[in-house]
Amino acid sequence: MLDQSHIRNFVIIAHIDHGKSTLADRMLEITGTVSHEKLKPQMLDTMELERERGITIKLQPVTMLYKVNSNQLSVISMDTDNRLPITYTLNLIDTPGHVDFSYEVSRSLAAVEGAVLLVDATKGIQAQTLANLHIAQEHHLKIIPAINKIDLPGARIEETKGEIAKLLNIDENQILLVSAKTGGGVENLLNEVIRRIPSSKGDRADDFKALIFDSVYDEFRGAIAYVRVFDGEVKKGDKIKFLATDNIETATEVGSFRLKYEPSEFLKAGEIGYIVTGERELAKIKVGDTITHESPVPVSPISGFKIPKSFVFASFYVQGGDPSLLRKSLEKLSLNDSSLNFTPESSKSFGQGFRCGFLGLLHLEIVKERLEREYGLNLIVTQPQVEYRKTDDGGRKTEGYEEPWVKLEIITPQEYVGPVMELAQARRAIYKDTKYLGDRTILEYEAPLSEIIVDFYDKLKSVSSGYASQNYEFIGYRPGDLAKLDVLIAGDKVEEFSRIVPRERQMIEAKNLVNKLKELIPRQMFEVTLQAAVGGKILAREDIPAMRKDVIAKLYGGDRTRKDKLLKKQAIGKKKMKQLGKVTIPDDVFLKMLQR
Ligand SMILES: Nc1nc2c(ncn2[C@@H]2O[C@H](COP(=O)(O)OP(=O)(O)OP(=O)(O)O)[C@@H](O)[C@H]2O)c(=O)[nH]1
Ligand SMILES: [Mg+2]
Repeated sequence: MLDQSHIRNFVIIAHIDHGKSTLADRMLEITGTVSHEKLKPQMLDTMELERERGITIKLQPVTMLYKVNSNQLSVISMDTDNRLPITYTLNLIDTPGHVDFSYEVSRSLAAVEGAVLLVDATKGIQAQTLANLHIAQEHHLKIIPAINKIDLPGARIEETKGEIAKLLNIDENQILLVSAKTGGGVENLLNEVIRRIPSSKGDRADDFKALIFDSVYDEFRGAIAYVRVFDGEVKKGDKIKFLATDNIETATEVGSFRLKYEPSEFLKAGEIGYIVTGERELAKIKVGDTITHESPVPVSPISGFKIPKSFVFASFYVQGGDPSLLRKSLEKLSLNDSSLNFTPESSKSFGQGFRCGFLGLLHLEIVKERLEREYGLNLIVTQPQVEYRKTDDGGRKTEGYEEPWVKLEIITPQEYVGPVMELAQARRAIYKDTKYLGDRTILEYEAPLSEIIVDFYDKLKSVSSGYASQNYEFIGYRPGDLAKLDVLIAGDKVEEFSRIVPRERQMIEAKNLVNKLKELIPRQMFEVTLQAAVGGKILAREDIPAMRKDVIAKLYGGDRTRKDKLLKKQAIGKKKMKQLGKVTIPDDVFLKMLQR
């Protein structure tokens, strides 16, 4: 039976691409969890989308058994016989680095006692290094700093050491050096995980209590809860209770993550594993909730997670389909993505749909892709926007808006400070402060969220040769000098295209909008007028000329196979089109409109 003193629960946290999943590969290999032959790069990135894009989207737990001689660990367990190897259970959670998936990180941190803070030696400390470190510190986790990619010629090991030592206020000799690519230093890192991270907390004699840090929906078995057991134990067949909903279910299976679900007899305090709950009413399962045994005595829940704040909103509609299918799919997906929220909405053009809230544009894109791939939906997604509020004008009829503001933190090497500041100023950002971390500069601003949500990060990367990075957090709503820009297509106002813009840029925005629409909407059988207006006043206009007759004529006559091919092409093309009043538009027009 697993001795609690031989369990270590930890996460790897870092800025995006600093090598977390690759480091996890080496750990899987060294501990013999996967054989060298079976190991694929970034093995824990199991989702198709993760593999395609080369980024981690979901947190991923894995249990590794690691046999070590205690003399290898030097200072610990002086009282045990040094010659006997001890098998440690290492419960690792790999986390994403992209800011849009930071909710995955914060939930992982609530399930563990320690964190490996990984820093890419060629990039140094970046914005999510800081952001994730702060959350880890809030959870009072033991931090093990490690510098990765030391095999690369561009590695700035000494400078990075200096930055980390300053940041954590520690001695440089506490910082480990690894190469997740070659495996150098990784065995030592594992030993340090055992040495430095406290063994897992929890009282096995107490009543059963576990925190749900993630969940998935299984078509055959219902909801599966990913849990960290804090007290007591649970076994197959136990009646379990979800505290938030008072719902009682049977644990039809419990077990651990061994790159697959591996059933076991018990899950005990200190362990990380899964419980098959059999629950099919998905609203009854809540990530962040506490599971206990059925008990007449009231139990206080484990402090859960802050509900994340959605930054961007867009509406989803199904193309020629059943909106109840979309609802079911959103419910199932949100079990596995608890940062997604949605409320029903209806639109004149698209019918019944859902207004969905996301942590960022990448999050939106991933949710759309997952709904289409995992649930076979064909979606229409409207213009993503931040959430504006109408100003309370005490009944007077002036139209005013408030917009969300964020505290923006940009980390950049000194030599790019000039261009970075120029960029920030062009986006209505208000300069607040400058701080230094080694030879990095941290610039602090307050900025309207709408200005940085779309392409600010790309621009930031391009003015800093890829070195600057950003993080932001919501600080509140502020009134802005904003106007609603309406779009009229063939004379009809199309609400889905309207947007709020700063009044000082309304002219430029109006022109851009109609130009972009002209590019994206294909020619129709008749001439189509595109107009952009504020308060009924037309600011810009473009016309899409009618399709030429001879182009249509070409579709008829000619050789048979060619015609079939054309018709096939058309049919495929058609699936991706949407009738909007008199005009036919491509489905992805809203997302494309975003690219400036
Ligand atoms: N040369 C070298 N390349 C590395 C090393 N570690 C990771 N890489 C490469 O860096 C890239 C990113 O690695 P990942 O392991 O996916 O990084 P990550 O931190 O998991 O990324 P996210 O999960 O998306 O935040 C990949 O191309 C890796 O092959 C290393 O030690 N040396
Ligand atoms: Mg990764």
